[in-house]
Amino acid sequence: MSINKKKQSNRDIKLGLVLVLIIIISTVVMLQKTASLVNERRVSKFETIESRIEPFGRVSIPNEGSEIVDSLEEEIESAEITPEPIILESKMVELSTGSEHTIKMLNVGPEGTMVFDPAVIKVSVGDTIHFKATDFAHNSVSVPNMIPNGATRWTGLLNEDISIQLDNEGIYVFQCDPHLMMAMIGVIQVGDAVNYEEIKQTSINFKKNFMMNADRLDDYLGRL
Ligand SMILES: [Cu+2]
Repeated sequence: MSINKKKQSNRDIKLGLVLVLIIIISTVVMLQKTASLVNERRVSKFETIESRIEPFGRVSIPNEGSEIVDSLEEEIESAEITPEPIILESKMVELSTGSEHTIKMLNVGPEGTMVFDPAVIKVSVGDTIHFKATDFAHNSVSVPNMIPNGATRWTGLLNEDISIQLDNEGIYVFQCDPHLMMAMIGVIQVGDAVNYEEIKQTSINFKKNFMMNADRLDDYLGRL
């Protein structure tokens, strides 16, 4: 081995040692840093939990939190226990104000498909109802034998807006011809429901026309 080569290998060994030293130092530094990060996190984690549970955590310490417990108990005792009133959604229909009212013919309304909207209305004697053919392929026709005695029948054409004046007191039931099977019907009460029993009686047979929504008429009459 020449002198030059020996020097070269000595330099290599030194270089290697330096590299190993650098690796060891950086590893130690990294480990320390990680440890301190973990520590910091732990501390902050504990702090957060502690602050979150403080009101309860303090109560659970014997003797120390008794004041808080007492005040809490007093608060609970003094709180008036008033039960929430149960509000049943009433579908009973109120008298509509004004002398003109609009009933829309709809494919889809608030109460289902193929409906008059409103389906049930209470008005005063002499008021006018405007049937609006809002959606396509509907009409308004009074149901035979389901209007007050002496009242004028009406027959709207398909897609026809029709206005009728109601001069006779009592209940009027009307239908949409194409959708009678789906119980597309409506109820108007003018003044008092003087013919309620007759309507109820007639409805037994009339309901046989419904293939869907069979309970609609009873539902509607129940809101008067
Ligand atoms: Cu219809």
